[in-house]
Amino acid sequence: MTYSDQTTRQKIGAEHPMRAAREDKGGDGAGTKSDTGTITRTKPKTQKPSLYRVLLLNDDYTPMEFVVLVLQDVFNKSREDAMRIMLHVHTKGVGECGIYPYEVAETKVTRVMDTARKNQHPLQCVMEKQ
Ligand code: TYC
Repeated sequence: MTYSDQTTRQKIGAEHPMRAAREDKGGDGAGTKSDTGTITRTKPKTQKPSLYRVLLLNDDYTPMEFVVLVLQDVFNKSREDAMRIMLHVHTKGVGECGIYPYEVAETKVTRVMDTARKNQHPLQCVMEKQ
């Protein structure tokens, strides 16, 4: 079969199984340009990142004032909120410092662990997927 024998539908590729599958999808705001096969998005699609809770763990040795300073410095808490969170961790054993996208959470955990180690405190900070 020569190129000119092809039907218009075949030329635009409407019967190509992959293309048909793509065109059938729809519903997510994604559009198709059937002449080139290029898929263009018609509706802007913002994707929300997975969030992680950053938690402080209690221990018997880290000074309360050190924990309050860490909460103010690393988690941008007010003195009052930092005190409240520290006392929550002190009494309950664990407490939330904030909820962030993965890389932000990871950086905060690292900052807490680094500053605790430098100051020879056993303070532990972890993150968990929300
Ligand atoms: N329990 C510690 C003390 O009595 C204070 C403390 C609070 C330690 C919170 C860690 O994440 C922590 N000095």
